Amino acid sequence: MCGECGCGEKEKSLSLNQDILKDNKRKAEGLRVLLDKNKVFSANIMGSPGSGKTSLIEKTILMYGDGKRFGVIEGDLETDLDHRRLKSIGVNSTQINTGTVCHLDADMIEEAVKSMPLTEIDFLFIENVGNLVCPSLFDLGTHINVVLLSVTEGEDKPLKYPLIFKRANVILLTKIDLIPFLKLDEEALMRNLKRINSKAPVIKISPVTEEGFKDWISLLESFRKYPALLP
Ligand SMILES: Nc1nc2c(ncn2[C@@H]2O[C@H](COP(=O)(O)OP(=O)(O)OP(=O)(O)O)[C@@H](O)[C@H]2O)c(=O)[nH]1
Ligand SMILES: [Mg+2]
Repeated sequence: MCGECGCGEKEKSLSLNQDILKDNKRKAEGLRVLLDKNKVFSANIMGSPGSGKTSLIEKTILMYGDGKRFGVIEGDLETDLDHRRLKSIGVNSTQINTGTVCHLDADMIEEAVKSMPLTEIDFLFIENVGNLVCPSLFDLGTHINVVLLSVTEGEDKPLKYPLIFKRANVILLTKIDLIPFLKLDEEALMRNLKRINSKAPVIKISPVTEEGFKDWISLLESFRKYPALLP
C-alpha cells in the first residue's frame, strides 16, 4: 500500500505525509528550474490504468512535426512494456519501475533526468502510474498536469476522484471513437468535469481516428510559448 497517500495510521501518518509532500514540493521546484534552464517544457500525464496515456504520447510525438525533440519518462509498477513500445518508434524514453508505489514522485524524476540529454529535448512527457488518486498529490516539477479520462470509465469519475481533475491544466477525454458503442451520458460527463474544474480546457481525442490531436497539439504549443495562458 502507498504510505504517502493517507491510507495508513491516521494522525502519525498525516504529519509524516505533510513532511513528505513538503519535501517533494521543494524538489519539484528545483526540477522546474532545471527544466526551464534547459528550455524543456514538461507534462505530467495522469489517468486510470489503460485510459490511453501511452497511446496519447505515441500519437502526439508522431503527429507533432516541426522538428521538435521529445523525451519520455515512463512510470510503471512492474514492466517496461510502454518504454519498449516508445523505443520501438525511436523515442528517447527512460523507465522508472515503482514496485509497490502507486505514483511517481519528484525524487524519482530527479534521478531519471540525470541520464537524459536535457539540452536535446524540447518536450518531456512523464507517464505517471495508472491511478486516479495518489499521482495527484505529488508535484513532479512539470509545467502542466494533463489528466486523461476515457469514455469507458463512466460519467461519474470526476465526482468520485475530484482531486486529480481539480489539479489538471488540461483534461483529455479519450477513446471518443467508442462513444457510439457505449451507454454514456456525455452531457453529464462534461457537466461533472466542469463542476470539478471549470477552468481546464477539455479536449475530446482519439489516437485511433486522430480526432482532437490538432487542438491538443496547438494547446500544448501555446502553453509552451505563453505560460501565462495556463489555467
Ligand atoms: N478504441 C480506442 N482504443 C484506444 C484509444 N486509446 C487507447 N486505446 C487502447 O486502449 C488500450 C490501453 O491504452 P494505453 O495507451 O496502453 O493505456 P495506458 O493509459 O498507457 O495504460 P497503462 O500504462 O497500463 O496505465 C490499448 O489497447 C490501446 O490501443 C482510443 O482512443 N480508442
Ligand atoms: Mg501506458
